[in-house]
Amino acid sequence: MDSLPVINHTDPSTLSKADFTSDQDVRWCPGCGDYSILAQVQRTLPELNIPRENYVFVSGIGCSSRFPYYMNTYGMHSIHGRAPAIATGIKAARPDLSVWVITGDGDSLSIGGNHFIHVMRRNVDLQLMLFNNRIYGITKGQYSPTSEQGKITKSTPMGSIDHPINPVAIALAANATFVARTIDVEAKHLQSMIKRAAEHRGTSFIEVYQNCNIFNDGAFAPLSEKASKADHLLYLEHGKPMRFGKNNEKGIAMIGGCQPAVVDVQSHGEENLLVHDEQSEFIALMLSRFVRSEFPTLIGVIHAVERPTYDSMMAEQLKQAQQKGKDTIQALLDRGDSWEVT
Ligand SMILES: Cc1ncc(C[n+]2csc(CCOP(=O)(O)OP(=O)(O)O)c2C)c(N)n1
Ligand code: SF4
Repeated sequence: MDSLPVINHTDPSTLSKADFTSDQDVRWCPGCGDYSILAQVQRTLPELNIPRENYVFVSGIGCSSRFPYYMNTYGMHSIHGRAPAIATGIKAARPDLSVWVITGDGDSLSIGGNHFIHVMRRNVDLQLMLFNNRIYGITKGQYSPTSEQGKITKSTPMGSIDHPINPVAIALAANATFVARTIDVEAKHLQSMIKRAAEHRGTSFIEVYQNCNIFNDGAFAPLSEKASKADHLLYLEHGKPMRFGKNNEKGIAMIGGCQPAVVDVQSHGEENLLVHDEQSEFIALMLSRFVRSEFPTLIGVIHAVERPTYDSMMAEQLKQAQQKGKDTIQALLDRGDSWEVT
């Protein structure tokens, strides 16, 4: 068997987007939102000052999961829904690597839902980017766990009856330490989220709204079209009041002390608006419920806190075990009661 190709050592200060672009033909449909996400990742990685040979991209199965082929880094196009488990193994064995999981809403929230939850709760130091197009792209347009109720597809000709999953709420419920949302068409915003996620120690979860122009075109149109986006997108910033609208004339305030609502800033007063605090678990949980039509869609860092990572705790425990002294497997097996089955 031929040996695996080895990426030569690189000086991180000389890297550019071209260094992260592989020689593979990109097989996504023309116009797919995946192109923009790929370009923003390739554009942002050179800024992180990490040698190229230290990157690993792991994906599951789906159009989005073809991503590692297009990155000129190490990578693995793995099995459906299981990328977090493989990435956990890589990070546990090689904590020096920068490990990225690329997954779709079907891959990560249907067959891979369990793995998604556990990587968040464990806080493995990796970045997980979920490309949410609210459809199964690669299998030709079946409804997905994030499709809206009533979605008509070939597999749901009378409209889906399932209630959709809320990925941000699930990540927060699993105690994720970094949760952000962005959208494929907002190049600069996407880059800033990628950078923030990479700088975070622990599992960084980014939900990226992604247009599938073949099977779910325009799913995020109000958020991406010039005429409507100011009224539908609210850019969250830590320490800043929550404002949006063409002239920043709308805001979020707590009505009656406990009910968030959209208010007119002039009549309500800017000082009475809700101020974003990425470290507040309660604000994050509340913001995760902004999915009803009366609320704007939030993009930005929803939650970011520090907690020891799984890989660092595992390394520490291993060190302690080694310090305790060497034991053989046989000694371990012989410890305590044993039975012989005849
Ligand atoms: C065990 C198994 N079950 C089902 C499939 C079929 N399958 C492949 S990808 C996929 C869903 C892909 O959707 P998503 O993750 O949203 O990715 P997209 O193509 O939209 O990027 C399904 C159901 C499979 N490959 N393996
Ligand atoms: S089917 Fe949809 S998600 Fe898949 S490559 Fe085409 S446009 Fe992109």
